[in-house]
Amino acid sequence: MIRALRDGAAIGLSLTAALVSVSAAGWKAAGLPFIAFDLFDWLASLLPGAVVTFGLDAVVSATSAAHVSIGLAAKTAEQAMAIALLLFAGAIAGALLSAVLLASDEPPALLGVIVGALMGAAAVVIERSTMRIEAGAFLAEAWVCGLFLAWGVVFARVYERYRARPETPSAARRSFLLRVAGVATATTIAGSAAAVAAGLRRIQPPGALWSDLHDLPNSASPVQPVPGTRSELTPIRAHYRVDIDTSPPSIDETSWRLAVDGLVRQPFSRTLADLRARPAVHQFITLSCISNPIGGDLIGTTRWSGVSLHDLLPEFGLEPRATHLRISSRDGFHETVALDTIQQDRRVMLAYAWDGVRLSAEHGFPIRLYIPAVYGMKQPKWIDRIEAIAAWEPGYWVARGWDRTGRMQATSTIDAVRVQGLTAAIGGIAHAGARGISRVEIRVDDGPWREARIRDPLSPTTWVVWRCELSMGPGPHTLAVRCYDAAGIAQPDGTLYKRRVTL
Ligand SMILES: Nc1nc2c(c(=O)[nH]1)N[C@H]1C(S)=C(S)[C@@H](COP(=O)(O)O)O[C@H]1N2
Ligand SMILES: [Mo]
Repeated sequence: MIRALRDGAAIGLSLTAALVSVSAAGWKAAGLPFIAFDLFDWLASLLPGAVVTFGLDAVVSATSAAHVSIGLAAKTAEQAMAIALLLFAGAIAGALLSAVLLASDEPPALLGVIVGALMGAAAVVIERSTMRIEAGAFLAEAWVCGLFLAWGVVFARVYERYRARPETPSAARRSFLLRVAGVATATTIAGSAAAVAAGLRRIQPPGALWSDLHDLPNSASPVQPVPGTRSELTPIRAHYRVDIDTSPPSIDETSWRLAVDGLVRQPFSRTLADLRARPAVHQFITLSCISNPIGGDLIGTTRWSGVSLHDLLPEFGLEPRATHLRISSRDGFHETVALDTIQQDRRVMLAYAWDGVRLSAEHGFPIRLYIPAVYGMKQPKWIDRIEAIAAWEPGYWVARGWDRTGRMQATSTIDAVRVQGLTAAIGGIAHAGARGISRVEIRVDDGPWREARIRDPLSPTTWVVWRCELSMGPGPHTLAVRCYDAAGIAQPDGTLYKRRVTL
């Protein structure tokens, strides 16, 4: 009995590995739902926010200690966890199913179909509830259900043949199991290869990048970055990614609509083409995650294009009672924005492009919100609904205990130190939300603070690149950087970035 359970688990695990990779191939090649990530997101959505926050913080600190790109490593860790969890569930399901088959007189083939269909139906319900499958997307539903059905059917067949020789010595049984594992492994490798090949073709949305065709507006600035300073305009492929999704919602432009309802005279909707046909606003923007550790790379600067929400408002036909907009996303994320903020600040916008090309699936296609001065936690991607409401409401992360205002704090980092003899050229970035930076200072060991030169920023809301040349004695030193916002308020002492150098 124990051996039957163990062998059932092994068969279940092998078949689940094959299922995961075939599902991945369908996802990458045809945009079909990827079961492993979607089930994981669904599970995560059932957990209390504190657990999710704890997980995020743990991954951020683990990866920043290892000096790898935090955003990328965090997503990769999460994705690996999602796949491992499904494999584990597959092994358990295999053990349970083999126990049922062992105890039941029904033909295994029938039980396999029933169990496979049940699992498939459950997966479809979950995919729908997390909006991973749009209503009426029959192909996607058939694919998800079919994969599980195939799992059940193949399991039953394999099991039948396995049980047909109860008297065979264990060596023969082992070689049979090895054959099953071999076929499953071949399927896994083929599916994964297809997924990787398809994935490589879709990394960047088509079209020429704005930055490949234009000089930056500050290219004439006399202050040049110290080589090794992070790119002033973050390449969109390298931009950090943080969201509650293991894989981004895939949204079809033809069926997508921005729905506007709530306290409006008449609910209406807009297509992406409608929004793109309006006068465009282009802004250089620095986006940062509130979880960015000191010196981290959960911060990036690029050129956003979209429509000013201020300019759209007159079409809403707002009722006088309306005070806020509740902006919500396909993945269940949402944020509330005061109408006052929108009326006073034309920079608040619905963006549809980054660096001249449409937003990628990871970064919010088709539209995302920009609000100056606040962290990314307040700026939904994948928006599909705007509801006018009569009172403030906490946004997704605020409801889970995160900072209520999400106002960006002043931050500065040393990115590059170029030593030549006993002088060092030191360079980096500084940012204080939409307030701008008035001064950057460097300190060597316990010496006086010395002023760095600041390069003209790309816009009043982006980070600044700074540089500073300092002489110091031979041996090890500790460098520190601090910045001041435009009002002259210094970055708090506890948040300073420090770096050791040896001359
Ligand atoms: N729909 C949605 N929007 C979202 C999030 C999310 O999980 N879902 N995460 C937010 C957070 S915490 C950040 S820091 C930014 C990151 O944007 P990026 O991934 O394009 O860098 O997206 C914000 N918008
Ligand atoms: Mo974030």
